[in-house]
Amino acid sequence: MAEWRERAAPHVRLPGYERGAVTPKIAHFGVGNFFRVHAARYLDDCLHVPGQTDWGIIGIGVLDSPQSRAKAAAYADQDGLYTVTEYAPDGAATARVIGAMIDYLYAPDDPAAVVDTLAGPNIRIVSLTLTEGGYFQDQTTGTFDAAHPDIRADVQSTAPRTAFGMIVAALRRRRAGGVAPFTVLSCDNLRGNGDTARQAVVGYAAQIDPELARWIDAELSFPNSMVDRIAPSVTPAIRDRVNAATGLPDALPAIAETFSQWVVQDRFSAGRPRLDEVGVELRDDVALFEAVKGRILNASHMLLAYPAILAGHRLVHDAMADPRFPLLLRRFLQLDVLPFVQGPAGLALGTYIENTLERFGNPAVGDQLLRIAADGASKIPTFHARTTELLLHNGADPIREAFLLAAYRRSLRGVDEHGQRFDVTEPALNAADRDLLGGTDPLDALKATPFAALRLWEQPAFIDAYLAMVDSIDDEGIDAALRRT
Ligand code: CS2
Repeated sequence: MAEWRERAAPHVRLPGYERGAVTPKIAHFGVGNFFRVHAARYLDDCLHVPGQTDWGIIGIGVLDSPQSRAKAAAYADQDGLYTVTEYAPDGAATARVIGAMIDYLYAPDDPAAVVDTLAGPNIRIVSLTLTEGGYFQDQTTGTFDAAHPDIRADVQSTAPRTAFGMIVAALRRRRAGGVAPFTVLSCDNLRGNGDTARQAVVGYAAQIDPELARWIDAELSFPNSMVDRIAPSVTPAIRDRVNAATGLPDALPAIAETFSQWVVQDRFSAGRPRLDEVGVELRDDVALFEAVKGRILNASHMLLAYPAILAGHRLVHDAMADPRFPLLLRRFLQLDVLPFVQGPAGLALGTYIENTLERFGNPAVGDQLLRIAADGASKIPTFHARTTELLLHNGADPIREAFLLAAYRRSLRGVDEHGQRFDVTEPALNAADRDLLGGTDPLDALKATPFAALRLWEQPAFIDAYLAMVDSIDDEGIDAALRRT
């Protein structure tokens, strides 16, 4: 810290609390960019509130990959510190150093140390950002997928490697030792993220000890939450630019828009920091916020990303400066979402939509379409299934949802309309799904696991629209297809 204090440019805000006096009552799985600019930033704000020094964070990495290992080494090197630079729509940037993460454990090197930590009475909250696909949810039934190879391996092992395996091992020890359980707080973009986390933790525990599973279900709280802040990927060029401005040698700087929102149910069985004093909204009607955010913001991101990439764009704000795309999103939001979504009392959805589109257009944020396109197999159903269902149920035109699936399928070839290649990142697709999505019969794609639960092959209105869109994209190109939406 002393070195960073000396080197930081004068405009960089440094932690205004004594890091040495902070104790960690929070353990967090999945220290990615989003967590670092969102929950960790709120918690850093909390540490500035007098009397809140207990709520530091122990970060936990679970992915066994060279990149994750390098991240762990970087956090060790820089004592868990990192910078966050925030960009306002007018381009103004503010930078600060986040000091809330006071330790970082890399599970692949020492899973037992993680379980020991989680089993200790100090830990009161275990928070999660595991991504939409990280909860072992069976995409067809929506239930916990106990047959997943990672879960099967964990259940049989004495040193579990998944977040759920480690959490349950720790809870078992806490229960045996008479230590009260912690709260599990999901910070992922999921419908009912707390309920989904409960399903995964209880579902995992049921595999090893049904009595423990019942205890967890009865004793633990799993608040639902709605999380929102755009956090682009940090390329080496962004890292160098940010570090040149801050003066700091940060191997892992993070960037974000200025907008930030966190709505959480106030159900913390083992205490919580004073989140309400730092802008977090503690309310019970989280599901309404989450429906609005997922079906407006994240769904628009998905609908934008695939056709915009195929048309040659790579950055979100460039696509938003191309009038075809804001037009597509406005039509989708007005015709397909607004008539069928209920927001929380007092939230003007028209204003919410305009703010969202304005956020997408922020050139200073420079968000990447390929970041958004990644893991469509998990994210498209998460953010579009409900809208598609409601359109079909109400006999409304599913053309834009059909266009999304046709564009997604076409994007899996990894080459845009100009012949430029791009990376396709689809960790959730298995070989059979890849065959269905990449085969010659476009209808096969509807049977791939991510979309199967919708049974779209039984919906003539959807099939007609979808086949028309597949042909239009292939024969006439994205521009003509967009005009049909
Ligand atoms: C994005 C989200 O990953 C995605 O597809 O839609 O990361 C989005 O930027 C955040 O949810 C904004 O809160």
